[in-house]
This record gives sequence, C-alpha cells and structure tokens, in this order.
Amino acid sequence: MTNANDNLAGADADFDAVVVGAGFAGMYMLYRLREQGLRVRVLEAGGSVGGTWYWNRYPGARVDTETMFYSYQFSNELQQEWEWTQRYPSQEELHAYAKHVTDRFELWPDIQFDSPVAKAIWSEEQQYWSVETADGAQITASYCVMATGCLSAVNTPKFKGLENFSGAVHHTARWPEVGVDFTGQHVAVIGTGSSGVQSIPVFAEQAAQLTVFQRTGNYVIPAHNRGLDPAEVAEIKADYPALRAKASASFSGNYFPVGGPSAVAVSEEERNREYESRWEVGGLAFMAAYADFMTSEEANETASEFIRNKIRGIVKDPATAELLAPKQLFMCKRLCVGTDYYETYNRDNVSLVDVSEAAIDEILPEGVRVGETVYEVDAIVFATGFDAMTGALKRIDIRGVENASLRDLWEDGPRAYLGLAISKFPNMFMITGPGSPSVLTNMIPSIEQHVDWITDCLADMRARGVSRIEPEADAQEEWVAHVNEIADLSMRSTCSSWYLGSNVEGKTRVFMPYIGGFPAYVRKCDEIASAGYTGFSFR
Ligand code: NA7
Repeated sequence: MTNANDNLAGADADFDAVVVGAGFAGMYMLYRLREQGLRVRVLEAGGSVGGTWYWNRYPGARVDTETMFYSYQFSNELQQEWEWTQRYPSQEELHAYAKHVTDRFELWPDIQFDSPVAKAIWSEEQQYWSVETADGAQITASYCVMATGCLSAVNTPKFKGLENFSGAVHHTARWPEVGVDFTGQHVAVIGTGSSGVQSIPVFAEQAAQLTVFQRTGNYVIPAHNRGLDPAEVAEIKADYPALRAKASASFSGNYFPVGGPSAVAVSEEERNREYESRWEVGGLAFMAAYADFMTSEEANETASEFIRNKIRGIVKDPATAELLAPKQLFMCKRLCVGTDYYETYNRDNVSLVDVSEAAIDEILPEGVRVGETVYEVDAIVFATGFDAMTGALKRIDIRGVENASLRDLWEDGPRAYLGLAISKFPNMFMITGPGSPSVLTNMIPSIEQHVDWITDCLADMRARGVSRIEPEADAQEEWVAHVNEIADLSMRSTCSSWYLGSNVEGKTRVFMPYIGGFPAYVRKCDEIASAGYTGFSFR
C-alpha cells in the first residue's frame, strides 16, 4: 500500500477523505478510495447503510427500476453471487443487499452511523475540510465527498395547525422501524407521487377508511411485479457485462427496449398496439415507446390519452376516474410504477379529495380541513416527497474559500461543473449532483460512473504531485448554461415537478438534472479527464 499522505493536501488532517452519506454512492466511494490506500471516514445520518433504501421503509416501498440492472456492476463476483428474488424488490430486499455489500467488502468499520453532518468548512490555511456532525464533533479531511443523495432531504409542507393534530403524523421517508398498524383507523394520505402510489394500496388493505388528498394526478404504469425466473436470471448473468454495457449506452442507462422515433409518424392502430404491449409488460419502459414524448405535444397527448383511458376503464366511479386522470404532460413529472393503484379507488373504504384548486386549509386536532369540510382522521401520512437534488446539500452549512456559503451561492439555483464539483469549494466532490444526469437515469450506474471518475481524478492528481482541485468559474458557468440550454429544448422543463423544485415552497425554479442523456454526459466527462481535466485548476 502506498503512503496515502504522499502528495495529498492537508497532511495534518485526521483522514484523507470524508464521505458524507452511506447510501449506494457513499458505500462505493468508500470502497474505491480505500482501494487506493486512502484513510476514509464515512459519516451517515441514519442507523444503517443503504440511504434511500434505509429511510424509505413505508409499506409497499420498492424500486421502480428492474433490479437486475439497478444494482452494482463494479464487482463481477458480487453481481454473480447475489440472488435477487423479484423484478422490483421491496425495500427490505434492497436494504439486505446494501448490508451484504457492506459485509462482503468489509466497509462497516469506516462508517460512523447516527452522525448527521451539520457543517463542512474549508480551511485555506490548513488545506483541509473540517466536517462537523450535529452533536458538535469534528473531523478533518483533505477531500470531502458529498454522497448525500438526490431524494433524501424530506419535504414536509408547513400546514397551519399541524402541531395541534391529536393523532399520529408520519412521513413515508421517515417511517418508524417498528412499523405502524392502521387497523381500524381513519387515515389521511397527502401526496400521490411514487411514495403515495406505492403505499396507498397497502394502507387501504389495513385502514378502516383511507382518504387520499391529491394535488396532481399522476401517470401510473402497472409494475406487474413478479418473482424472477431462475432461467431468466441465469441468462442475464451469463451475459452480464455485455448487457450492462448495452444499458449504459442507452439514453437513460436503463435496459429498455427502444421504440420508434415518433409517436405521430405511425398509425393509431400501430401506436396503440405498442402502448398495449408496454402496458402489459409494465414499468418505466413505457417511456421508451417513442422518442418524441418530450418534444412534441401531439406525440405526448397520444400516450397521455392512452393512460387516461386505462384509468377510465379501471376506476368504476366516473368522477373519481376523471380526477385521477392526469392533466399535465406525460413524463413531465417522474413516471410512477404501481401495483393496483387505480384499482384501489374501487374499494368502499377509499376516497379521493381534490386539493388542486381548493388547497388544504389547515390541520385541526381532529383532522384535515379543506374549505368547509373537515375530514376526521386518526393519522396523517405525508407522502410529500423531497427537497430534491439541492436540499440535502443546502441543509448542511458548507463554506468554501473566503467563507463562501453554498446556500447563498445556490440561492437562485445550483451551479456546479458537471454536477461533480463546485467553483470556490476546493477538494469537494458531489456524487450525482445537480447538472449531472442523475435522477433522469438509472441511479446505480450513474453513481458508479461518478465514483470512478472521482477516484481516477484523485489517482491522477497524486501521480502528478498536485493536491488541490477546483473547477474554474468560467468552465462551470459554461456547463450551467449548457445544462439550461438543453433543458429548454425539452417540454420536461415546462411543468411543475421536483426536477424544477416546484414542489417546495419558495424554491427557485431551475431544471436541475442534465437532460442530454447518460452516454453524452459520460463522453463529456471522459473527454475532460483525457485532456488533463480541462476546466479544473490544480495546485
Ligand atoms: P413526489 O413525487 O415529489 O410526490 C409528492 C406528492 O406530494 C405529490 O403528489 C405532490 O403534489 C404532493 N404534495 C406536496 N406538497 C403538497 C401540498 N402542500 N399539498 C398537497 N399535496 C402536496 O415524492 P415521492 O416521495 O412520491 O417520490 C419521490 C421520488 O422517489 C419519485 O419521483 C421516484 O423517483 C422515487 P404535486 O405533484 O407537487 O402537485
């Protein structure tokens, strides 16, 4: 092993690198940095590894991406030995996988749990980061990697009177480990994004009465979840590297069958056949039916109307069906994948309340008030999502050179170079940060690409004897302009969604992820690295 402190900044620091977060990003970052001989400490707010798959343990929580491809590929032994049981495994299975990876690569000793990070301060004098947890403990490290997740900062709208509610209040992303028993209870669910879509059918089975408060109806494609067939798994595993490469070469890093270029260039009959077959297969692959959903309103409307008609066919009460039928463009918000979601509204114990125009006015001790109506409930579930992409970073007080505050600099939206690093914040990296494809792609391959890029960059720096890296302001501005410019070409940037921050009151509306596709982004990162890290300055 090399002496890790050779050529590293801040040789007096406690660690070579501190990684914030022990989700799939932080776990793999730890593995790669340690492989390089670096001394690493991971600080994790939660009580275990897995990030998203540790926190989101609400009933019905499961991944909506085919798990044979939503998993690590960095170790062939790992991907060969791990046996997924389902097409879309539950949170429990994903958490078990995270723990298995942590065991297998002996990551546990370097992860400190129950340690939410409150501050990260760069010292120009010492050339290191000083990272402070909420209890006031500090560690210092030459490099700081933010593996804080894109959907981890919980969004709880500030409803008037919430503190006076006499029953229990839960958020899907902070579900109690011991579970919650709603048997015999009247329950309110606020929010109908993925978390609401997955949990509502499960709550409906248990609760005496379930009232769903919907601000926006979402497009929900059936999951058709099933146990994985051993023969199918064996076939994938026999050809894993090639299939992974094929997935990475696709626009979203997913292994989807690619459809035609335009939904309106084919006959209605052919188009509906395509939609039917994708509806039957289920899942996010519906999005890949045609390439022009985000550039042609006419094309978009064909998919929207197909799904609305499905809803009208499933939901028996026509008024409820119309309320559920989404009005916004298909794919503008993250597409949901569900099991018996629309069917649940045929149950006698489930009702839907429209809060798109008349919003929730307040929470009373006995329930939820909308206009003159009070919905009396024993419990309220917030399925209200996250302060996406920037929330987890802005909730930490991050200070760079000359005490520059990330919160202030990102007041009008995030600015980062490649979504990987930020000007004025030397030796700090982000994994799947704003300005990278992240949430528009299959997250685990995106995470691996970022972690590998960062590791290679640090190895290159050590080989060249440089210890400090920071994006140049001009290169960053150019990248941000490019990210915005291509976002404007897509209708995705035109409607309310967490991609734009419109779900959080007061958040500046900026389309945050890079929409140019995974392959184009990877090419750009690789070009920059091979040209000697253009756009970065070194010392
Ligand atoms: P989402 O997708 O952000 O969904 C949150 C839901 O909560 C959505 O329906 C919101 O309506 C609703 N919401 C938020 N604030 C309010 C208020 N004040 N009143 C009523 N309704 C509200 O979060 P999820 O946790 O479901 O999913 C996040 C991602 O995780 C998902 O996209 C997948 O990638 C996995 P809105 O649509 O803003 O009108």
